[in-house]
Amino acid sequence: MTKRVITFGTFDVFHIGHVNILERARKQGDYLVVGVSSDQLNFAKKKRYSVYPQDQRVRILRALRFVDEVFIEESLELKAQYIEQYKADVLVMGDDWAGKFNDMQRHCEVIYLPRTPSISTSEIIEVVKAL
Ligand code: C2G
Repeated sequence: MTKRVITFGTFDVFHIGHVNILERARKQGDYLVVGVSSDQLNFAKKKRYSVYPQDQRVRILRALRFVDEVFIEESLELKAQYIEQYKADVLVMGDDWAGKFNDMQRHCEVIYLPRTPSISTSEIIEVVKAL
């Protein structure tokens, strides 16, 4: 039977840390679904707008060979619903979210993978600003 994996994120200013988490998420099963934060949800989480608008972030993710399906995540409160809707067997998140989604163990397996050190969208924005 196909093992379906789901993960969530903003994936703004796409970088190698994003590649690493998505490749490893895909290896947890056979099919990877990615929930991409809407522009509005990202603003609510981070108090700044993403550099790339949601439609572009969706298109970048859809272009990756290790991503099978992409949808817009409108609210953090809808995780259980998305897990059911996309029939996920496993939820994968980076370990900056460790423990935060343990409630979802009622719906599927939950795995936190180590983040890639020394890279983030916020740091890239700072580096570019300083050029
Ligand atoms: N990530 C990583 N290594 C980095 C940077 C990010 O492994 N150096 C991972 C994060 O842990 C996350 C994914 O990449 O699993 C996406 O990161 P963000 O775009 O920062 O996602 P975030 O805004 O944390 O959204 O519902 C949960 C949220 O929507 C997660």
